Amino acid sequence: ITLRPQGLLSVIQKLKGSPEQELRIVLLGLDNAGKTTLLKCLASEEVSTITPTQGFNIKSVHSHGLKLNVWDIGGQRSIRPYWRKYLGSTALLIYVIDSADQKRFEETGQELAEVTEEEALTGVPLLVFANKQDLVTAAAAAEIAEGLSLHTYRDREWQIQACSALSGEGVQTGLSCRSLSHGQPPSSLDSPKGSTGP
Ligand SMILES: Nc1nc2c(ncn2[C@@H]2O[C@H](COP(=O)(O)OP(=O)(O)OP(=O)(O)O)[C@@H](O)[C@H]2O)c(=O)[nH]1
Ligand SMILES: [Mg+2]
Repeated sequence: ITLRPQGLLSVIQKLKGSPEQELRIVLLGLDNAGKTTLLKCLASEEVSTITPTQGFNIKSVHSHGLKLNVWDIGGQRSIRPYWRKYLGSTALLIYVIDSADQKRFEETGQELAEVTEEEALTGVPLLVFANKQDLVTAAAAAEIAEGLSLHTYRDREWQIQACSALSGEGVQTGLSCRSLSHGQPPSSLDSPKGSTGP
């Protein structure tokens, strides 16, 4: 009988009586992308009165039998240099994009490319939320994936999900997929705008 590492881990955890596994998730993205709105949406909180984040917010969300400690870091240009201080022990990187902010697609792509180069994020799965799909000017997730050259991210699992943090549509779908499971191969892009967005 061969025991797979995951099986072994779960046995050890049961022996320790550990009730719930904790995972650290970091939310990054440009200012105004919708990170704090997404955080509040995940915590089932009111999303109507949100102001730009000067530092960071943390919330613990219970989901899929896991305790998710979600860190939402401010995305204003002056704060971005501090992103790297928050990357340790990250189980999942969620990168949020304002799908209607076409003018800044290049900028957000550069920031993503830069931060994923950080050693602390080596091999950490990436979930990109193509947010604000409720806006008529929103670009499709497939278009954004192409703009970000996500297909060149080969050293980690990644996934893009169309969503609206405002309405909540697509948010749970994004979290329930591969991003929270372990050991599955990345799949090709299969969620163009409309199939999972509003
Ligand atoms: N239409 C629409 N607006 C959204 C959505 N998500 C967020 N917004 C709005 O976008 C604005 C910025 O949202 P925030 O959640 O503050 O953005 P952020 O990424 O946390 O910004 P920083 O804290 O500056 O980094 C707010 O006015 C939100 O109401 C969405 O899905 N659809
Ligand atoms: Mg914020």
